[in-house]
Amino acid sequence: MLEQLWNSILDVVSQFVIPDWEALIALIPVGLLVVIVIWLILLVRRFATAGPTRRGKARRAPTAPAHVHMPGGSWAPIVVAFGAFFVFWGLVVGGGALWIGVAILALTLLVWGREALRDYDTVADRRETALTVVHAGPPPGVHMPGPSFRPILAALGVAVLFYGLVFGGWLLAVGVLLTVVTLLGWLVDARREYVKVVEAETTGHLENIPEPRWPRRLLWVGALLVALAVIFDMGVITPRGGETAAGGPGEPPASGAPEGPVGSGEPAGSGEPGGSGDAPAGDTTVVAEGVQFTTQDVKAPAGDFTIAFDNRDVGTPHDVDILGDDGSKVFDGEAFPGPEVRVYDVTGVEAGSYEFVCSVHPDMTGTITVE
Ligand SMILES: [Cu+2]
Repeated sequence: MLEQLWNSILDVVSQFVIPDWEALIALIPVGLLVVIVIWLILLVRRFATAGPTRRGKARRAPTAPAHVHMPGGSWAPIVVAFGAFFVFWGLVVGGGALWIGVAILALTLLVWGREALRDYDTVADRRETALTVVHAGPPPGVHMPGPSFRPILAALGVAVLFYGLVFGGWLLAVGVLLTVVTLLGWLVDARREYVKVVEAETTGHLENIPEPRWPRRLLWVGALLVALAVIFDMGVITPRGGETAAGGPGEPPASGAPEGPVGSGEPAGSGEPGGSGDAPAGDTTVVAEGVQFTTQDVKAPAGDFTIAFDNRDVGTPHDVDILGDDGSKVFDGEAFPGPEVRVYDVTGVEAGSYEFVCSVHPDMTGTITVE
């Protein structure tokens, strides 16, 4: 009885002393979310309860100078942002979010259009009385920042970035580069404008920064980079996909070599990794289970061959990297979580004995003999 009690106490204690790391790690995002939500609530509370921070001049509602028309405030841009968020969310995750987003966008754009029409009607009614003064530039007392090509460049960069997010590869890198370059340029412009504002404090005259010229060189370089990225991505993707499709079934004669995986009684390289009938086959099979390679000694034909990598660890990513004598990667396999079997295409490996490792768990090692 006492021993039973003691054992149950030990069980409870072991939960804390020897925690289930996998479950704990899975909880980290939830913990982060909780922290962020608490922080947001505290922030909102602080703003809601904050008194007037400055004494003296109070903030005035913005009023347009005489003869300048200012449209009233509108919630539409903010609601449109929410709609766009749902649309993108739906595009990525799928499901109802897409349609909710589309509905929000459509409704908001209708409301926005109505607001614009009402605004136009107000202006049209007063055309004879209010808008009789026509200025060449902005009215006196109104500062208008000069024209800028940055928004267009930013739109182009973000467009490339989104295509990159969808299609991946070099296009993504080019998109990030274009967006960053544009934003940096924008910052430079903003800084120059700020300098002019500071100068205006003394001169009493606010000048615009010099009008920018159309950035032909930047556009040419950007277009060239995008073209190169597309060509590069296509060139890399097409041959690899073709080899996997054609090479798999075409190679079975070469996979007849008997391979005795050490520490595992299962046949490897015979076209039925793990016993699952329709799993993809390779010239040789590497199995990962329990965060170790259960096939630690495998053989493969020299030159080009395929490795069917059978990752049986649910939710744990592994890969197979073949290392040269100097520790450099002769082949770099892509990591993926199990349970899944993927076929790696290995090219141009000379005969010899190599170490292979999992780049996620460097303790996972094995030997591959290429002959
Ligand atoms: Cu691993």
